[in-house]
Amino acid sequence: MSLRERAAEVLWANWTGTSTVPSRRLYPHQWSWDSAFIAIGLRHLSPLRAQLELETLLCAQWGDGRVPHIVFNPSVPLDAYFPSPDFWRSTTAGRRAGAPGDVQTSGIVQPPVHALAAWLVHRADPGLSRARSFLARAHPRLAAWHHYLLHRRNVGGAGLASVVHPWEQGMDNSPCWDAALSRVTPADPAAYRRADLDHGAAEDRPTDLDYGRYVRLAADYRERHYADGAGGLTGGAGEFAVEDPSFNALLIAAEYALARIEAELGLHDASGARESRAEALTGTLVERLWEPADGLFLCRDLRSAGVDGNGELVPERGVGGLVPLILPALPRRVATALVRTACGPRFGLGGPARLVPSYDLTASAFDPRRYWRGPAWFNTNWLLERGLRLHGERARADGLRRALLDVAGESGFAEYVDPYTGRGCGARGFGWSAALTLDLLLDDPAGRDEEPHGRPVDGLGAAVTSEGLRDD
Ligand code: 9WN
Repeated sequence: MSLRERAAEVLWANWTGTSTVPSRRLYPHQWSWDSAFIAIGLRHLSPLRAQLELETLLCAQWGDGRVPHIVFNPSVPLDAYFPSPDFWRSTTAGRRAGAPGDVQTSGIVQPPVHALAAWLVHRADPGLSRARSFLARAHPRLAAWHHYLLHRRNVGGAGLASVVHPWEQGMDNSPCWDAALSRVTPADPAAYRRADLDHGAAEDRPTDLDYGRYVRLAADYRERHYADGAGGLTGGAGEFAVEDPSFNALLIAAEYALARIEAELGLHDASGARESRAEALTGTLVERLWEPADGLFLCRDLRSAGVDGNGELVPERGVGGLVPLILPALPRRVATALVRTACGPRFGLGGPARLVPSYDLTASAFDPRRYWRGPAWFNTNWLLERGLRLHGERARADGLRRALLDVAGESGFAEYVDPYTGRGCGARGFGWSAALTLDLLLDDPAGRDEEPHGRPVDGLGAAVTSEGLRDD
């Protein structure tokens, strides 16, 4: 079976009818940024399913604009995943913030990759997209989502969005959070049961101490009815508030995509204003988080002392610090330094590492197997591949693309891999690993974003027509 067919098989197997699970056993619900990456791959197989994927997620949006990080499948038993709906209690604890009453969700968010995904999904089959008013229906929700992040989450007051839980940034146990998390009192371990250890090796997963802190932060947020205290460090936000370079770079990239969506919808003034804002926000990102001495963006821990009440930069080098390479308005010197850092000893691109690790190879906290403390992930490497290409690093982008495809096939679309050997860790048949493989196989890098590239795959389950899915 070809790599393309194997990747498609994973996506068909993980499809639930309205969305795609990251992994059948470990993550049996819909995750926010997973769905965005999955839609980006799914558009090559079934543009309709890719639209549905994003629509299902956006239907679970809260009244305040937040898009929840998990949308729970009511037919999955409560003990299949922790924290389950009875922990988050979105329909009651989230009522004031406008949580929907007809679906159970978590109360935190994940990186806003959705407008980028929506734009790429549209481009895969503009005819189908227009016939279903896909962008016209998605646009108000995407705009409200970005508004929530840019205003309600502007905890530091400088314009960047803050994450209030490590799960929000998506790189859950990255050493970048260690100092900020050390100030959080862990929840009582007797009060909950980790379901992840039923499916994953303990040494590949976050520790019990990490979990105690994740649970404490989420429970505190829930007790505050998921209220956000934006506009100053003394606002109502909780013990953890971090400005993260990857989260904000993805938000800025999504702002550019939303500007293109607005132009497509004929909203030219809004589109122009949004694009200018995205450029200005790139400047703010550089001002607030760029560390020239490291050639990397760092996180700003808003709850650390700091000399000027602005929190401190965290001296930990995670792959999130390279992700701003996806931004077109990055100053040349910054882009050049980022490429140098990616290819240097800390990240090993084109050298000792097959794929770019999630964390500094030379640091003492580096662990090649433990989740976001070293292993390489397909989504971050896919983003870097795009970033390299965007900034004219074609040979390096080609090399990374080749390595991604090789490792994806060898590892059975693992959730994450040892960055040196490519040996798989965590779940197999992982949604975004398969989806982004398809994207790298089927998207023409030369014409990225400009031309539709969607090509339905025949004979692999669902074939799609403009009227809808034939086999569902
Ligand atoms: C918590 C689903 C998600 C990804 C995250 C990844 C992991 C969840 C967990 O799985 O997080 O959200 O239970 O560990 O860290 O990036 O979205 O694939």
